Amino acid sequence: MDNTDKIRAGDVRSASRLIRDMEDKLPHARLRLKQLFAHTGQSFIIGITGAPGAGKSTLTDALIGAFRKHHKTVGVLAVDPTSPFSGGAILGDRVRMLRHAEDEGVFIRSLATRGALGGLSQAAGDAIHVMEAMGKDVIIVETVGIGQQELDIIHHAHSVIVVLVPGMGDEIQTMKAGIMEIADVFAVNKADRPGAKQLQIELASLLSASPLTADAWRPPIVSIGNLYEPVGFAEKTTELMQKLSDHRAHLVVSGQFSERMERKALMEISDALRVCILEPVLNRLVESGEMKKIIDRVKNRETDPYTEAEAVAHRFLRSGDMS
Ligand SMILES: Nc1nc2c(ncn2[C@@H]2O[C@H](COP(=O)(O)OP(=O)(O)OP(=O)(O)O)[C@@H](O)[C@H]2O)c(=O)[nH]1
Ligand SMILES: [Mg+2]
Repeated sequence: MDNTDKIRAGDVRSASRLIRDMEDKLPHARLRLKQLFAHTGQSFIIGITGAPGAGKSTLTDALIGAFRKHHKTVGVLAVDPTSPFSGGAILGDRVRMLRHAEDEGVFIRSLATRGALGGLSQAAGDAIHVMEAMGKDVIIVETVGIGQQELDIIHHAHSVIVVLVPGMGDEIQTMKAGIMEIADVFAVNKADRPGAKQLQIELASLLSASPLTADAWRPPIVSIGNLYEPVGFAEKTTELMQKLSDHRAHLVVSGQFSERMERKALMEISDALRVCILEPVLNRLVESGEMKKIIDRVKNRETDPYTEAEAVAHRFLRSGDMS
């Protein structure tokens, strides 16, 4: 059995090694991904996002349990764009989900910002592909909902849960600025805190105010209750799982599933182009010392970034030499 077969058979060690090699940008990793791609596209990918500390990992852990009860295999990718290291906050996630560590049907990995240059979305996409090739029925991608990078990552998902907690003041205001649009299901978390009911009411009124066509998906709000009342929490998590599956069915029936898959393919192609066009050009300019000269010229206003970029693009595209 070669490594591709092993990954397809769900072998955890081979999959982990490949994800690590991808992070280290080892050349053979890309080759392996090419081989695996044909075996992706069957998993249901769920994004979970929200403010730092909103309870995303806790909820992910509960969702793993709910899906496992339904005999679904689960992959989890925790992306932490704010941490420069693997580990850190993510270590907390691992610990939180430790009860699933022994379960062969669950595969949990984390990614940090290593590699920068907008590569995080691609790194996440690649890790998701590995989990898809492993045959996971469901893949949950957790990321903090703050900036553009995180929103890009969430576009790898078919359905997106936005987790909200009471007592965050302008949370709803912030949401209007972007997160609102990406939510397919809202989860109101930490209901043991004051303001949970209020948050739910405000959210519901905000949603009903937004104009939607009759057959459009109206994101449901699930009040998750709270962690410290385990029975209710588990029931609500099951409800959340049900809403996700309703959403998926809606996507398929309405034809939006295919649209989302197109958007995902476009994003994957753009990410890949960035890696094989932009990165080598930038590296080349830096290594040859030319970047430093361009920076100085732009800084001194002898030229402008647009003209410089055009000149570089012209030169590289004409030569066709990106390696
Ligand atoms: N009071 C209360 N605390 C909760 C609840 N659910 C989770 N927490 C706590 O909130 C803290 C953060 O939970 P996490 O699940 O790590 O939140 P997160 O959104 O994954 O956090 P980051 O990944 O660091 O952004 C932990 O200390 C949890 O124990 C809840 O229902 N009520
Ligand atoms: Mg977390």
